[in-house]
Amino acid sequence: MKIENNRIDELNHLELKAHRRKFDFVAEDIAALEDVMTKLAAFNVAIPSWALGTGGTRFGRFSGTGEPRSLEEKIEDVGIIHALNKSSNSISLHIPWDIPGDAANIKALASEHGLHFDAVNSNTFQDQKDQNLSYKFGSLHHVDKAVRKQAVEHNIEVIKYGDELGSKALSVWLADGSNFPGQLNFRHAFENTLESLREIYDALPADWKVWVEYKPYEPNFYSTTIGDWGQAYLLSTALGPKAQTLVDLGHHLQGANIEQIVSLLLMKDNLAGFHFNDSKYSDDDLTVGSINPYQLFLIFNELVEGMDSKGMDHATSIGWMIDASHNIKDPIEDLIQSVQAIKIAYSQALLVDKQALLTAQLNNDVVHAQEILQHAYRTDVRPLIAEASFRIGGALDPLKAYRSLGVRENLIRERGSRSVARGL
Ligand code: AOS
Ligand code: ZN
Ligand code: ZN
Repeated sequence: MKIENNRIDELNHLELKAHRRKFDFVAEDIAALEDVMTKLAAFNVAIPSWALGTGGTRFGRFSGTGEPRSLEEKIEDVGIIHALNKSSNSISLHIPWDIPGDAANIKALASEHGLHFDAVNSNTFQDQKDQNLSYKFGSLHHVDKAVRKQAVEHNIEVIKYGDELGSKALSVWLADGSNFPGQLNFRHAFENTLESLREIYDALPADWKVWVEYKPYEPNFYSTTIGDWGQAYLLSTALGPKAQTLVDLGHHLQGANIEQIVSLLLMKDNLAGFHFNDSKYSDDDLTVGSINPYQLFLIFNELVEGMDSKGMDHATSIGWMIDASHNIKDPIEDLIQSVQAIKIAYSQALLVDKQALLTAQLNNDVVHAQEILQHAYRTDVRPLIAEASFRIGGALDPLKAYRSLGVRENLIRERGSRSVARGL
């Protein structure tokens, strides 16, 4: 299904009067209003193909209904999200879950929905049916050169798929690690990983990047070979300028100061981008902003300050992507909530009075510094987001519109109630 613009228009008109009142109220106090609106309109967050189906845990999976059965239907789902929020103009594929049959057709279908292809993701954390060697003891770090070679070749194949679709980055997340002390020689594992990544790096097209993602534990519970940002930073800087570190918000031990990590990676031109999600314990992959929206705001505050200091374009110089799992919610609703939460944190960060903050810092005025941040954080920016979306043809309230238009009911009618998405 495709959402027609006039349906969104109709719904917007029902909300317009109330929206105007709220917008005028908040807009009055924002000096750089048009700048904020332009930045919000340009801002997009990529949707991962694996988030469009219901996720599960090792204890079970409770299927949703009307899930996308094919890559084409996943593209259709992202098209729906983008039609509603005008902020999700790309999709991130996962190989082999989303092997495009005919790249030209897939590309054309995506552009019909106003979409392009974000980073492509390789998968050496599972064994596939037709695979010779197992990844049970790792892939790029494996003690056996033949396994490493197989994993390298898979990554190079993923680059080829991505290249045909117009992607510009390969995202590598490795499950490689160890479960017990003594299992692994850390130094050898690291050196093998670097050697394998070098071979992948050498196969990157000129205008491509490789994004190195870190994670402290799971599926391995004693060590992970790319376990934290230091390890990802060592690898990516050893590789060269086309390699950078990818920050998945759930991939930190509890209490980690993610905003500080982000600030320093950005300072070193090593921040590839994000996998946004939220968590209470670790890699919970919950809806962005559902547990700790203040942390998300603090991260965006560092991003805006750091990017402005380098004259970087907010919308395009970093990879913005969601990486979440939806066990009990309608995935499309969850993704709409996630994008809204990201835009809320981003706009609050845009409202921070940077000059005043700097002055407070230079004067060690701790109280005032906190007040400046919290003043921005406590501003209800939702009308700004609604207005930015409205101005470019999106819905004032994308989630409400999704429900009013009966999108899921339509998808169930088209796909059946028992359709199951591939992948996680
Ligand atoms: C795994 O924990 C990582 O977050 C990956 O980025 C991602 O979820 C995976 O590559 C999906 O296939
Ligand atoms: Zn991730
Ligand atoms: Zn993860």
